[in-house]
Amino acid sequence: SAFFKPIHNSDPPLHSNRCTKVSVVGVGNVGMAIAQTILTQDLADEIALVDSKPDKLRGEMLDLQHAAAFLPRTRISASVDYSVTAGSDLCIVTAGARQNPGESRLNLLQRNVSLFRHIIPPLAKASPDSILIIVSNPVDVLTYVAWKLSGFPVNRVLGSGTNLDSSRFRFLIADHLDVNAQDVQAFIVGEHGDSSVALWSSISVGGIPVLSFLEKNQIAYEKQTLEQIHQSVVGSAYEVIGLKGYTSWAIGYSVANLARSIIRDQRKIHPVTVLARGFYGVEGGDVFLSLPALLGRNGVVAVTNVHMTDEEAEKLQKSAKTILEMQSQLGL
Ligand code: 6V0
Repeated sequence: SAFFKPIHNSDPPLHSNRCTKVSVVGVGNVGMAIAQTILTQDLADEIALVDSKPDKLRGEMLDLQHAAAFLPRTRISASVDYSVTAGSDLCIVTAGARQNPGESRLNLLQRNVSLFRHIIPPLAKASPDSILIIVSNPVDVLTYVAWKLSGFPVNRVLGSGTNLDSSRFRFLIADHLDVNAQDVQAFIVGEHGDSSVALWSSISVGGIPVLSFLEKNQIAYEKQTLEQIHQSVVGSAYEVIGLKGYTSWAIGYSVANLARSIIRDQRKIHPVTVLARGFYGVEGGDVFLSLPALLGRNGVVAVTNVHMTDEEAEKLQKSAKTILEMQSQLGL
């Protein structure tokens, strides 16, 4: 432009076309919390937004663009057409129908599967090399649905799963012990929500395994207290939804954290929804649920061999059975 004059004998301007692009489908509370966290954490050069409501979509895009003076330079685009997502490195799906009063979970699931039939194929076509993160609920079954509909290899389809439950768990343990939640290692695995499994034996704080420390030092602890902490985790989504109508900030940070591990090849371990067949005695079909997984530029690099008691593995197998039953009714 006439605004700038090149310095003498300079090379022609470099236009690097290698940028990191992230697409978010569904600009509701959850999609926007994820988009804005990714934006403020400078994880992408381009963010593309898709929704079926054009006015809401344009409003959200403009509102984010108007913050440009305070943010890292990021191109923000939006359209109801999936061509806007072309060439994404990472696609995050948060679109979903909400449960109607009195509606069964299976019915809600069937409605969301119909939505996914309109979302996943064009998304996968526009970005055939991307990694998909599914957030919409029920996240475990919908991750399976997205895997089927995308035709992607299994390492490139994951669900946000119990990453959020685990972060709630770490917060509650940290709060209980009055330490920093980042120093608490603790995993919740299995189905996201009601039947999730807390792995007590693997909890450590600052490298100290908590349960064996308590046992060795003959410090009495109440199994009940531990169970209560897990129950608060299970209840926390209901509690937040009951109070403010939806959840957004924690899921926003939790998914941005997954995005960072993938985009920046951090090879960090996160409990996320992956194909669980063959792990910890989960058999019977292609079932997706959360296990501690190593995430990198390729998506799911591996599943970690965390210690599980027989009781914990049994709970996991039970959730797998329930999820498989739901899947079998989908006709996919
Ligand atoms: P919301 O605020 O109703 O947003 C949903 C958005 O999806 C709306 O903007 C819709 O217009 C849009 N949408 C609907 N159909 C389509 C379509 N066919 N194509 C494109 N966009 C469409 O819901 P909210 O943002 O609160 O929640 C979104 C989903 O995330 C729900 O399924 C939640 O249950 C789920 N969550 C999952 C969590 C997890 O840990 N996995 C956590 C929180 C919420």
